[in-house]
Amino acid sequence: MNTLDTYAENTWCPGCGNFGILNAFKKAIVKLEEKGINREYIVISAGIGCHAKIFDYLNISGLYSLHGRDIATIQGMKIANPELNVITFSGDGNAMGEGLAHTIFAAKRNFDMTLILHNNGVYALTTGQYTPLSEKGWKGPSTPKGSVEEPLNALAIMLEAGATFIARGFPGKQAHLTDIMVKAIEHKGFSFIEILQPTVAYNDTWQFYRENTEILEKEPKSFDEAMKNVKRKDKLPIGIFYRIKKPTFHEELYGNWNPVRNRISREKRFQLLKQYLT
Ligand SMILES: Cc1ncc(C[n+]2csc(CCOP(=O)(O)OP(=O)(O)O)c2C)c(N)n1
Ligand code: SF4
Ligand SMILES: [Mg+2]
Repeated sequence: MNTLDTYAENTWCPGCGNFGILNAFKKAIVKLEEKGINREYIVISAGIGCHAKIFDYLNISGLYSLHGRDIATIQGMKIANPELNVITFSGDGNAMGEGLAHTIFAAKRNFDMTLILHNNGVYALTTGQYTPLSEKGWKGPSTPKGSVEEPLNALAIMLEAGATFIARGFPGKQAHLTDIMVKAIEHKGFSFIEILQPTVAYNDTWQFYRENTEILEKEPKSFDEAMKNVKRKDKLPIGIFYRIKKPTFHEELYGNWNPVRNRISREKRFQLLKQYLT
């Protein structure tokens, strides 16, 4: 048994795109370990939804959070121990609906974390309501005549908000997705991967994505070029759209301060507090 596996029974529908995300992520962890990143320093979180079950299927430390609150939870973990590589798995409802403010602010402050967005265009676990990313006209149990709203473009929002690494992947292209995950996790700053995730139960997009995705030939060189590419509709480009170096929230606020290594004793804390109390 691969030590990344757990005892949990997998309850995803056969054919779900989440399997491909899980497999690519396991391969990415192995590659990161080969590059010297210790698994004990990789920590994960997840929201609530079908996507979040990935937490149960990975033998990696972390905290299974609330719907939309995984993005805040994972930041708390990194603030407590800046040496961790923190990653969260979010659904499209999770990160672009309930948790949208957390997602925008994590990008804005260039928090050193990775957000993996399982974009299946639906609230899947709660049986098929439309999300902020559902296509206009998409029919589901809560929108039997089709959604009347235009979808948000997650990557365009993240670019505008200040994310310093933006990518899109597809579970049908495993090696490509694994490579993106490795690079996103290695990136210092806020990295965001939108994964085009077919859900066979509500939005079976396997065929559509196989026919309409196209690996980016070259990484765009500017913000404007990246924006143009993430908005493309003729083909859906996959790959890394944007990658820049910028100080992270942690560096700006705490410098080299590390609460784990620079821990002060209880007595010392009391002494310091006394100064202010007397
Ligand atoms: C604050 C809050 N609102 C709503 C719910 C109910 N809820 C649980 S899972 C879910 C749908 C999840 O959709 P998404 O985030 O897209 O994940 P998916 O199931 O599609 O992977 C909802 C609405 C909740 N648990 N908490
Ligand atoms: S409902 Fe959709 S997202 Fe959930 S496990 Fe089934 S196929 Fe996957
Ligand atoms: Mg969803």
